[in-house]
Amino acid sequence: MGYRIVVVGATGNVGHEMLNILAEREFPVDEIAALASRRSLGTEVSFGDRTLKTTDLDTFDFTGWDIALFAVGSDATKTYAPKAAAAGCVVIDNSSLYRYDPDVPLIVPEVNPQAVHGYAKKNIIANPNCSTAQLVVALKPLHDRATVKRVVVATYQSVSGAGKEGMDELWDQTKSIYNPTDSKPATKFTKQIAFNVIPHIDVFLDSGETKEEWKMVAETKKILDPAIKLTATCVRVPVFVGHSEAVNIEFENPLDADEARDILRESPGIMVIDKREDGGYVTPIECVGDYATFVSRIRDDSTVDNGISLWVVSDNLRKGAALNAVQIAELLGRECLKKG
Ligand code: 11C
Repeated sequence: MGYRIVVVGATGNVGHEMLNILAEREFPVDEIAALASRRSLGTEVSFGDRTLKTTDLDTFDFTGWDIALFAVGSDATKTYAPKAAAAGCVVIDNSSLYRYDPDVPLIVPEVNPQAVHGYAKKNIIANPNCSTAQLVVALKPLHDRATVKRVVVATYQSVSGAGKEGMDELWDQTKSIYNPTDSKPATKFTKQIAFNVIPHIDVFLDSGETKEEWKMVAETKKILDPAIKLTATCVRVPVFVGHSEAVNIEFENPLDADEARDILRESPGIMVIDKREDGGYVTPIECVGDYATFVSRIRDDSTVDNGISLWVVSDNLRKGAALNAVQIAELLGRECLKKG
């Protein structure tokens, strides 16, 4: 016996990957509904070798459905997630709406699976921001061994983090560099993204940080350890899929690069590629479609006691969003909503 699953936002980048990953991982699905806004109604989406017609989110009755994977923005989530939760369907939400709510667990299954038991307070579980998910997967085993004191991270985030429109804007601008008569006005990013980098993701806060940078701090504390100090600079780069992060970590206790590499090699969800030779590291293009968080360039930082630097790359639509959400659904099924 399997589950009745709903994917909300099935026509978007993340919703599409949720359907792919549910099928790839053979999630025990008895019935599946692909929901979309009225604007995308009738669009067909793939689920394994099946084709599903999208259903109207606005009129959908969540009663009798077990789990809803939400991949829509915070505004639509605010309207529909409480309806689903009140109908007894557990929401796994990819937006930022509930992430900082103390009554909603924020989960990366490799890091804090025990938090799943808190789902029943609101019938909602939050999925983290993509840049946080891959970071905490890499930090967790090192934190367990030597206690992370401070992290300095610079991100190199792909345009797919900004949705299909972000990908289209990079594509259109790149073409227009070669054919200026074909140029379209930029609507998604605040500066040219083709052949450029933009140190600005999400809105600015009074502190001077962007919301994306603030999210990395708040989410790492909630998922891993509130004592960790973290500062981030989040940068958009002209890459279609795959977020990269240059991470400097200072520990309470001694840990050198060789030991860190050995620990990471044995840790769940991580693939170490660290050959210290030309091409002996990973880049975003090689991570697309993969489940792992890849770690390369592991080296000692001799400017502090107990410091190392590393390079972390992952598919932001998968581990950073859809895969993590499906892993939460698997965890929820195993621990809390057993069937059969
Ligand atoms: C980006 N990380 O790359 C963002 C996308 O809070 O879920 C995901 C935003 C979020 O633009």
